[in-house]
Amino acid sequence: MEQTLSTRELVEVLSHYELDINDCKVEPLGNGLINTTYQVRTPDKKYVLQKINNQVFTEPLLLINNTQYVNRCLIDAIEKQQYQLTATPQITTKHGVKYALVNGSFWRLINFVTNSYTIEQVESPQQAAMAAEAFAHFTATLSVYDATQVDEIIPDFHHLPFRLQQLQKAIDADMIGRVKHAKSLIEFCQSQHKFISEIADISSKLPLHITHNDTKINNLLFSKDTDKPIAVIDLDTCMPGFLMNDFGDMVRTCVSSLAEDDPNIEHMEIDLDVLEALSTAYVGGLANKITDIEKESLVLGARLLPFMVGVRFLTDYLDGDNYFHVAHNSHNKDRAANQFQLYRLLTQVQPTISGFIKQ
Ligand code: GN1
Ligand code: MG
Repeated sequence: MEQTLSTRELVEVLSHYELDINDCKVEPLGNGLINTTYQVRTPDKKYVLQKINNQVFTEPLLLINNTQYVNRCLIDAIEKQQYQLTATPQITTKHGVKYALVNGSFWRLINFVTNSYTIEQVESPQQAAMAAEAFAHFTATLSVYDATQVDEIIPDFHHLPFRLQQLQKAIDADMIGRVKHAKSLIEFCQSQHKFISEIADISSKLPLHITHNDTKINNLLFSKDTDKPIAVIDLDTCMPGFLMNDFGDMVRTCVSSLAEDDPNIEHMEIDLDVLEALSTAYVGGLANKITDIEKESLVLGARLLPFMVGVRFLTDYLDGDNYFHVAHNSHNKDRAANQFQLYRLLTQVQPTISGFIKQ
C-alpha cells in the first residue's frame, strides 16, 4: 500500500545525494502500482526519486544490483553504438552506493530524462509499432550480455501455475470474506484448463532471454522533440524470461479501448490495427534473435498476460489488497474483471493474431 512521505524522511534521503530540501520541489510522479515515485526538482535539474516497495521486492539490494547490471550493459551498448535509446542508471550517493537506506527502506535516485513524457494509452498503430520496436531493441541488445548475471528477482513472476496456486491459496484462506463477491471471476479462471495446458506445453519448449517483464506502455519514455521512444524504464523486473511475456504485456496495455481498471467492460473493444502493428514491429525488431517456436508463442502470450495479470489482481483482491496500490475497495476486482474481458476478446481473435505474426 502507498505510504505518505514525511519531511524528515525526505530530508534524510536527499542528504545521501547531497541535495538540500530547501532547494527541492518534490511531487508524486507516474502511475506505478508497486514502488512510490516522486519527481524532485532543483533550480537546475530534475530527478526521479523512488522508494522501493520491500514487500514486493524482498531483496532490495539484489534489485539495485540487477538494475545496475542491466544499465551497465545498456551504457556499454550505447558506447558501441549498438543501442539507440538512453539508459537511466541509479545515481551514486555520497557513500558510494546506488541506494539510500533510510529507516529500513531503500530509495534510489535517477536523472529525469529531459524533454520526455509517458503515455497511458497508445494513440495510433504507428506509435504502437515504435513501442514494440523499442522493447524488441532492448531485449535484442541485452542478448549479447551474460544472462547469468541477472538474478530471478521475483521467482516464478510469470509462471502461470504458480499464480494459479496463489489464487487457490487466497480462495481457501478467504482472509476478509471476499470470495462471495468474486464467485463468477473465480469460476471463470478455473474453467480455463485448455489454455493453461497450452501455456505449460509451449513454456517447456522456449529459450530464456533477459526480458523486461513489465512492458506496459507507461514504462517507455517518449521524446517531446521527436515523439519517438527515448528510453525503456522500470527495469526492476528484468530477469530471465520468455519473449511471449514481453509481447503479451504490450498487447495487454496497448490494444484495449479501456484502461486496465475501467469497470465498464461491456464497452471494451480491441484495436486490431494496433495489434497488427505490435506483432509486425516486435518480430521485425528482434530479427534473427527470435526463433519460429518463439514466434508461435507470441500468439499465446497475447492472451497469457491479460489472463495472468487478471489472476494476480483477483488474488490480491481476495487477500485484502496487500500487493498493488488501490484507490478503492473493489479496485483489484474491477481490474481482474477488466483483464479477463480482454483475455476473452483476444481469445476470439487468436487466428487473426496468428496471421499477423506469420506475415
Ligand atoms: C505492476 O509497478 P508497475 O505498475 O509498473 C506489476 C506488473 C503488473 C502491473 C499491472 C513488480 O507494474 O507485474 O503487470 O503492475 N509489477 C510488479 O498494471 O508486480
Ligand atoms: Mg512502471
